[in-house]
Amino acid sequence: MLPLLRRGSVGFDFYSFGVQTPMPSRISVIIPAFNEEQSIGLVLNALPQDQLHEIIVVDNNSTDNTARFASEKGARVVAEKRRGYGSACLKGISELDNPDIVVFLDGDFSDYPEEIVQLVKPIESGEMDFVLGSRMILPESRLALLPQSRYGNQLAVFLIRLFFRHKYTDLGPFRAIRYDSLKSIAMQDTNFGWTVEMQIKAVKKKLRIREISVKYRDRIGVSKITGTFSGTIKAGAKIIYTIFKYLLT
Ligand SMILES: Nc1nc2c(ncn2[C@@H]2O[C@H](COP(=O)(O)OP(=O)(O)OP(=O)(O)O)[C@@H](O)[C@H]2O)c(=O)[nH]1
Ligand SMILES: [Mg+2]
Repeated sequence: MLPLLRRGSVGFDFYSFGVQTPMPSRISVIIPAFNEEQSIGLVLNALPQDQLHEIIVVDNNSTDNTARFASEKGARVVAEKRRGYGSACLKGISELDNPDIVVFLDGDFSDYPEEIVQLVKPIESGEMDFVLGSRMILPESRLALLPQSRYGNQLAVFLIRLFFRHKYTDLGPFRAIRYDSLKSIAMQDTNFGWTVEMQIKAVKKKLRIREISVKYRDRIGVSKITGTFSGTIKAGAKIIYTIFKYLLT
């Protein structure tokens, strides 16, 4: 397996008698962020920036210092006027600079950004196309999920298993996908159906999929989706709708 390599550190390998070692992967990270000034710097500090091709923070008209702090901590900040998690991710995709692997990560510091190393490994080694970080495997991570997230995700993965014959354990936001595969699934959802759309399309396209266990902790700052009553209802309804939509198309 190839390690996550320092960019530009590999080229002609003298000691292996002229055998060319593989070039390091170009890894791009997309972070949707809306009013995450308390956490965005921590997320960016925890990423191994010297090993990444680019980090794009997509800001949806935040009214706080999210954009400024993200740019000070080394990200490229792009603005998206349309609200919604999926809109922000789509904007990030449109801004990519021809990477090999694309990683999606939230801006609230619930995930452990340093685990990107484990997340991209199966793709770098050529074994997988899509790697999903599951928060349901480690007990302490599972308990850090809000109950509505935990039970909602369990229902969603049960339906995916029933209808699409693939066993996921989570709809976690921290995920890595080969860029060619990402293009092939032509993502569309502009809000809460984003994660489930990607997972269903990955199955339908017969991508090579692996889940790995990731750590998870309580978010910093104010919840925008599952921590609110209306966000939970809207996200839950959209996720179920999306599952049935792709069952019928
Ligand atoms: N750009 C953009 N980002 C958003 C939008 N809504 C949420 N986000 C970001 O998407 C990520 C996930 O939102 P959260 O509020 O953490 O939602 P959640 O993880 O379901 O809920 P918690 O468990 O409370 O964290 C965070 O980085 C948010 O800043 C949006 O409309 N636009
Ligand atoms: Mg969150």
